[in-house]
Amino acid sequence: MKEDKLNRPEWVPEQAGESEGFTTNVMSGIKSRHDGMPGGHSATVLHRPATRRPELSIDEYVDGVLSGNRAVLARAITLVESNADRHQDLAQEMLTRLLPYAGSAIRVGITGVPGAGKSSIIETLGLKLCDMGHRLAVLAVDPSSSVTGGSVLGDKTRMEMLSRNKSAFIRPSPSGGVLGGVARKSRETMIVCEAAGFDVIIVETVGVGQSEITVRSMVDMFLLLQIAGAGDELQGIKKGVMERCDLIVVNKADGDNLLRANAARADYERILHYLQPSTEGWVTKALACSAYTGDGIDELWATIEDFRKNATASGVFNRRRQQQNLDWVHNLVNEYMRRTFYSNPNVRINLPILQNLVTSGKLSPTAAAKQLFSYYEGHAE
Ligand SMILES: Nc1nc2c(ncn2[C@@H]2O[C@H](COP(=O)(O)OP(=O)(O)OP(=O)(O)O)[C@@H](O)[C@H]2O)c(=O)[nH]1
Ligand SMILES: [Mg+2]
Repeated sequence: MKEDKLNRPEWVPEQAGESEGFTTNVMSGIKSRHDGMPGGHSATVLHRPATRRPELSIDEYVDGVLSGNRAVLARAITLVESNADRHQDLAQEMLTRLLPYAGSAIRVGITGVPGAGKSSIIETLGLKLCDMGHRLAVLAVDPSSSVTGGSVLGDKTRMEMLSRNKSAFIRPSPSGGVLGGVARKSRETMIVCEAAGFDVIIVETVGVGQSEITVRSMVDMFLLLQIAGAGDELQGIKKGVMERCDLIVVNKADGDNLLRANAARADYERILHYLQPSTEGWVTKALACSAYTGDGIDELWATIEDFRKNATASGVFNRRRQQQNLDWVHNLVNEYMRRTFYSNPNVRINLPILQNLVTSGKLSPTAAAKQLFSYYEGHAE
């Protein structure tokens, strides 16, 4: 095809000559960018892969976090969340150096069915705390993101007003991996945030399966957020969850819902009398509040402070943290052992064969497990 044909638009003025008078007939050698400025071609300017930021040194990470530099803090957390071996080594080195500066925050977990108002409560309470001079970090542990790749907490973790506040730092759930992996990252993120000077850490999680137990194992105080009127089954009012929390908060105690919320609060208070408290020496109670009106939020914070004072005085606070750290070690060992076991080539080859023998009834599960271990240890046929 001739060049001027290429440059000719579909519609042309009738009196137009073959190739004159068209802006489309551009001198060769001049290219434009998408914004009309002469210069590099858009294909080379816009689609070039982003240049990598230079990696920070361990000193830069540590100094940046300790001086409260938010950009470095965010990068330090990204480092902690990375699954790359190289990053994990660097992250562990950083954490070891940050650890002496962490640990002085109060760590609060909050659970409840989707839509109970966890994020709204965190925002209302959080804004109050910022006004009082506290610095608050909010983390999310969302097991759904590891199961489905999606997120239950999703966009709703936004907390828009709070996220604009300089004294607050909000970090959504790390994506990918199993709940154990998500939890490990959240624990380590917590340490980084504390070293950066955040004195209140709130971990939001949905009341789904194992996530409550996981979050309980990483916080000092655990809140269960409820709403009046939702079926008990829906809200997971199982003895287990109630015995795991230190405070029940009935949210949405406002407008038409006020009376029902107060009645629900009284019901919970009654039930709690019959249950084992989660923290030795602390009587679990129920409060009503509203993230909308702010009613009951002062009382909520006063109760959290009260809990800390009590548990610290009785020694329960430190004992729990020590135990949590030990449990964490054992969890990591278990996780490591499992991975090592199943990635062993002998195990990988023989596992499907043994599985077949078990499902066809030719081998007992116990014998199969024993045999797998022999393969792992390398002394079976
Ligand atoms: N009336 C009333 N509505 C509220 C209150 N708090 C939250 N809501 C509403 O309840 C809905 C859910 O609130 P969220 O804060 O997103 O609830 P959540 O528990 O964080 O939800 P997930 O993150 O999805 O688990 C939103 O539409 C809120 O506007 C409250 O105190 N009163
Ligand atoms: Mg939420």
